[in-house]
Amino acid sequence: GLNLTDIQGDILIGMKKNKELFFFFTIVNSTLFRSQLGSGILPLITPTSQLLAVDTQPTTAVNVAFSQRGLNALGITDDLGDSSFANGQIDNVATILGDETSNWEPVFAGSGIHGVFLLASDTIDNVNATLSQVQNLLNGSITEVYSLQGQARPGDEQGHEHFGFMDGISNPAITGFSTPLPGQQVLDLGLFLLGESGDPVVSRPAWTKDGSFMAFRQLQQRVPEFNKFLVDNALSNPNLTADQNAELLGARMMGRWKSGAPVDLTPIVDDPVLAADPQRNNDFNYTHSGFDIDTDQTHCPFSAHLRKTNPRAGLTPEDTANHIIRAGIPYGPEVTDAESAANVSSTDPTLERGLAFVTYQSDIANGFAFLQQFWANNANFPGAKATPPGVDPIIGTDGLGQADVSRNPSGLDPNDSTKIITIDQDFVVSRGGEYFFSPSLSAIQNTLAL
Ligand code: N7H
Repeated sequence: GLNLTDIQGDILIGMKKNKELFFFFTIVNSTLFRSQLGSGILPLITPTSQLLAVDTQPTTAVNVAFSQRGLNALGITDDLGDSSFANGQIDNVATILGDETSNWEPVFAGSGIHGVFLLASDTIDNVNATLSQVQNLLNGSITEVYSLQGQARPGDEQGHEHFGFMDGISNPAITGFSTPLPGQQVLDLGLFLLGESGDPVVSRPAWTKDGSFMAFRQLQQRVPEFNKFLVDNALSNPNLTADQNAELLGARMMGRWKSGAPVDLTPIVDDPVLAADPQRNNDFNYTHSGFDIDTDQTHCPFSAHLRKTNPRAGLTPEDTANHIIRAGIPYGPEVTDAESAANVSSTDPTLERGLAFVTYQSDIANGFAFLQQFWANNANFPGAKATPPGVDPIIGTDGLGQADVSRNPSGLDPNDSTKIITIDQDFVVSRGGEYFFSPSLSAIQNTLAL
């Protein structure tokens, strides 16, 4: 069976804490780092098994992952079998991800990021205490290059990302690990863990087994602009108020209502009871009886973020190769009154907000990068439609790394699916990121540590 004591906890189930620090570091003394890694750091690393039950969860969960440059710094010369990882995220920047490099935090475009510690707890004080412990143990062998403090949103917004939508509902079920909820696709473990059944790469170094590639992205969200766009372009259902018509447009761009209820099941009005029911809130696949899935967008637009990034029965046969596990957390403060009054995001860097986006997969080009390039950024996906769907209205760009490309999704208006609503601005701005390898605990012990 699967050795859950050997797999870092964030990969299959996430850290399950409200504060999570991403601490990016450079290794300045490889020998010292490697000698401290096994004896000092390894006991702090939180495996999956510890996160499964509340009473075994540590006060602060710790995971660690390395970039290719980090492995190089440790003297590990093995080829992990993933060219996206080997070349780094900057190599994917324009043509594959459609980012504008000018929006990247310079640190992500540089060569200093060797690894990242993920430190998660209920309070920032706990996180900082564990960070000090890690730094003391590492005794000057690393230096900080960057950090991003993730935090769940306050009060009723907990679990919702900054646009207001409930997140973390649809993740895949995994053969040999999880029991599927209704509607949840069951996928091979090897799509997420190297060396397991279904890993598309057959020969990898043995020590990489049960590790996973992590794609990290700092995705800024322009919340006041998003809200203004919804109001300015509100739909015109005569049975709804102006606010509800604005809300409806947002739900159709997303594929879920803010509550989390899928628009495929409840297309015109929200249903918070459905949203909160795990037996039902993922139990849809865009088919309906007497309904032509290739032309009918009355339930869910082809371009909706949810449908773009997981077309479910919209592809025949259903896709089994291009899936990710999502484990991100919001970062940054709530929108201020001044920002909402002006309908503009502040340029004050301390007010930047967004998603510390984290995905796990065994093959980055089939996982995160595939979803972004071939689905989200592709105006003709899903194909063979009467009206081209347009790019993903939340995260799509034209794939050329150009500023403010206009995006022209059809299908957002349930009463006129040919109507195009032009989106002439980016609500999500990539501030960059990196690809990492999150090794098993035994790989840390036997291969990475000295
Ligand atoms: Fe997305 N959002 O709040 O708008 N995403 N996403 N995502 N996303 C999902 O069903 C969001 C991004 C996927 O299985 C939900 O759990 C935001 C990227 C996938 O049906 C919400 C950002 C990529 C799914 C958001 C962002 C993806 C998904 C619904 C950026 C990949 C599951 C909650 C700031 C390239 C699809 C849920 C399925 C769902 C949001 C980015 C992929 C609310 C704000 C870059 C695969």
